[in-house]
Amino acid sequence: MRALILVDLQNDFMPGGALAVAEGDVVVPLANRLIPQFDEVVATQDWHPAGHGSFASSHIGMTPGDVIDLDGLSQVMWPDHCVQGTRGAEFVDGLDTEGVTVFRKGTDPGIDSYSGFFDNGHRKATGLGDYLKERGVDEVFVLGVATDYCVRFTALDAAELGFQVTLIEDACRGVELAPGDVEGAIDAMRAAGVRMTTSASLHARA
Ligand code: VGL
Ligand code: ZN
Repeated sequence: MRALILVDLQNDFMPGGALAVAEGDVVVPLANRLIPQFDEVVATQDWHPAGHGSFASSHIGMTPGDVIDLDGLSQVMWPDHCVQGTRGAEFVDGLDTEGVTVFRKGTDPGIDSYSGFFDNGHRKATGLGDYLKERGVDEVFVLGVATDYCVRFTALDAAELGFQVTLIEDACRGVELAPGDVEGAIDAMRAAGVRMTTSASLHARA
């Protein structure tokens, strides 16, 4: 049984948003065309409390892009984004979220959560892994933003949990803080056994 995982298709990650991902908006129509092809569709939602520890503004003298130690973990400093209840945290207008089950992450102020399955320290699960296993899912397809952060760690955790994982590569866009980050993320996913496909070949197959 296959599931589709939509990663962080939220306003703040779209062009003009607080943590804009270049061309993040091109993913939305691709997602809408793929959603009806899956019996099970889940979406992750970055959902931070105000003053979250990943925000540069929460630390004296920090600027987005800086890296600090946050409770023992290396943490990139981000602009304030996806604050609970704000417009930036909402799913993008036009994304067909009907029937989609949502898993929120990044809710603990002291630890970030790039993956839709666990926080960055693997301390707490979001419930997504159990949810998929209870439904008999053994194969997941991943798309969304950002390739080099939340998509990457969601795909890696899925592989580690034993799911067969395929990245829909053209339906992902990255932050690319440093040049080559997206390519590095793709390489890391491949090395973990993640397969690569395109939305076009999935349409053709349906
Ligand atoms: C993300 C940085 C901070 C993402 C979320 O969705 O990839 N990146 N929070
Ligand atoms: Zn975040």
